[in-house]
Amino acid sequence: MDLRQFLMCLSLCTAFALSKPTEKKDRVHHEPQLSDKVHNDAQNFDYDHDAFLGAEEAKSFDQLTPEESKERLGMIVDKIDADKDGFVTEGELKSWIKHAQKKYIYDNVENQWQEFDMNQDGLISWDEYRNVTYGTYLDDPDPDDGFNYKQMMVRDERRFKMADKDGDLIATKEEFTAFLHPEEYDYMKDIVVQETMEDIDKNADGLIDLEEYIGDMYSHDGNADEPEWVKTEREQFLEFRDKNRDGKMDKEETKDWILPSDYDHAEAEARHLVYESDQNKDGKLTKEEIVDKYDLFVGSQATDFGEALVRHDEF
Ligand SMILES: *[C@@H]1O[C@H](CO)[C@@H](O)[C@H](O)[C@H]1NC(C)=O
Ligand SMILES: [Ca+2]
Ligand SMILES: [Ca+2]
Repeated sequence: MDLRQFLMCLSLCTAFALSKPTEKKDRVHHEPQLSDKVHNDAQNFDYDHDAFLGAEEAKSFDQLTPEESKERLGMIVDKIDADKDGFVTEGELKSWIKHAQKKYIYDNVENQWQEFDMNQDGLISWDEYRNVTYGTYLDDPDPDDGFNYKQMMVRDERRFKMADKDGDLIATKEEFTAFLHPEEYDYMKDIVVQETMEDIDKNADGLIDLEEYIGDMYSHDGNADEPEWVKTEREQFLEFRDKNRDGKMDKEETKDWILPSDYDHAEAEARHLVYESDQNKDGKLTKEEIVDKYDLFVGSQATDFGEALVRHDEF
């Protein structure tokens, strides 16, 4: 076997391993972490930079001189101060952090936008979305590839209507983002729960029983013994998921399972940033207070000088 064959086998074997029936399917949506760096301000502010700017944007600051960093930070402060009263509150900071963390979602919507906005009016109507996504099906409503397009389209339309807050069947960018990434929006949580329940609820009685719950994450392969994690999941269902112990998960119980109310990292970080930079201790930040502590909020060549030296040594 030469190297190329070996690598091909390796990737095929990996793909096979990933799709083996004992692999657990995860339905739970957790809030992602603000940064993959360690939060230790005694060493550096890398975590804070990632939290405040998003990891991608944080990197771009590391190339700037301290003066350039401060200037860009000043412009950002104007954006964070949503009510334009000259002060940045903990709440405004928290909203900003949440927004910065979702940049990858906005990028993803941006990348798909042109494809659906046929008439290029900056809005995407349900007709546009349906024509682009289901055009081939609508032309030939009886394709033989075994896919239930009708069902998918009905489901998409229901979700589109839910995302479309003002009910004109035309999505703004924000509404279209909620359509594509419903788990990020509070007002879309019910439809996320509903869609998930429909997927799992095989006997369509509107509830998830133990076998449906297990069946969604594990398919029996012949007469093999159930893996240990499946037994654990059965216990989880009986002890924690089915809170009222009627043997089934209803809407509320399913919501608690797939959309747990996580610890709010953005709120904790906002509180931390205010605490560390609020010089006169009035509970809110002026632009001066923020720019004075610029190295806490954003990087620059100066703050990364030590790291740059280390990196240099490696090459
Ligand atoms: C969608 O397709 C139908 C049928 O081809 C057409 O009549 C309609 O104008 C299209 N709508 C949009 C918004 O492109
Ligand atoms: Ca609309
Ligand atoms: Ca059921």
